[in-house]
Amino acid sequence: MATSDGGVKEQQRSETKQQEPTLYNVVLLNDDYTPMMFVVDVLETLFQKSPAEAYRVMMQVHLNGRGIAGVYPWEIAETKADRVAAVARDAGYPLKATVEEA
Ligand code: TYC
Repeated sequence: MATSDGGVKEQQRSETKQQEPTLYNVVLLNDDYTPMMFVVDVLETLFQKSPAEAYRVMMQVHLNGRGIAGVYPWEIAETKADRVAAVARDAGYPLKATVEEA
C-alpha cells in the first residue's frame, strides 16, 4: 500500500486467517482373528462411535479390508492408533490401525 511520505506499507490483513491443522485418518485394518464385537467395542470406546456406527464401520473393515475409524490432527491420530494396538495386544488379538493423511 502506498503511503503519503512515498513509502510503502505492508498491506494490513483485516481478517487474520487461522490455519486449520492437517487432518489424518485412523484406518482400521481387517484380520482373521479379532472378534467382531471386540472391534465394535474399540470403535465405541476409543473413537466415540455410537453402537450402530461402530457396527457399520466394523462391517466395512471386515468386508473391504479397511475403514476409517476417525479423523484427527497428527498427534491424536498417532495416539489413537497406538491405543488400538495396545488394547488389542493386551487382549491377545492382532487388530491394527494405520494413520494416513486425510
Ligand atoms: N474379520 C474379523 C472376523 O471375522 C472381524 C474384524 C473386523 C477384524 C474388523 C478386524 O478391523 C477388523 N472375526
